Amino acid sequence: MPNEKTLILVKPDGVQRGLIGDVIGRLEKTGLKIIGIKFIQISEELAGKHYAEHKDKPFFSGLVKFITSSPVVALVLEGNNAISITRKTMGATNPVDSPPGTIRGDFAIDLGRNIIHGSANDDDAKREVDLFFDKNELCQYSKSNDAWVTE
Ligand code: D4T
Repeated sequence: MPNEKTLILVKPDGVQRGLIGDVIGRLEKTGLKIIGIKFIQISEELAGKHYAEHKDKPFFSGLVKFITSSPVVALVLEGNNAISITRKTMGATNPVDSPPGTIRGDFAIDLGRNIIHGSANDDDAKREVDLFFDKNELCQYSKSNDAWVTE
């Protein structure tokens, strides 16, 4: 879809392991544009809303404990097909299934410590961007290389 937005989190393990720069660098190099970024401590309430679809799963409480265990970096990326481009760059949810060259394939070995979150589809992206960012925290701007990234 043209000019999509997606919500990315560098999760607590990515922050603690000093991978913020590597993760954001890889996403930035795709050509997608960062239009929002912040370093935050996720509350239990926000974690519950973000992972609402998993609330009946056996791993839910561990997931909330993990995502609230340390600050995260939240980003909004924008560009054509931003959701599928970032999901491809991230690799599969389980690092075991993520090929080398992907973020999870290169930096992770465990499903419960998989470094990064990225919105899964357009509905999730809209909900998650609204959950983590106020409208006035997102910047619409041009970059001098826009025409070299998108035809
Ligand atoms: P996130 O949301 O972290 O980007 O992951 P995905 O979108 O790729 O995958 P998901 O929603 O299915 O899972 C959310 C989160 O839960 C962890 N998890 C998942 C877990 O600890 N045990 C499990 O069995 C599953 C399926 C990993 C990612």
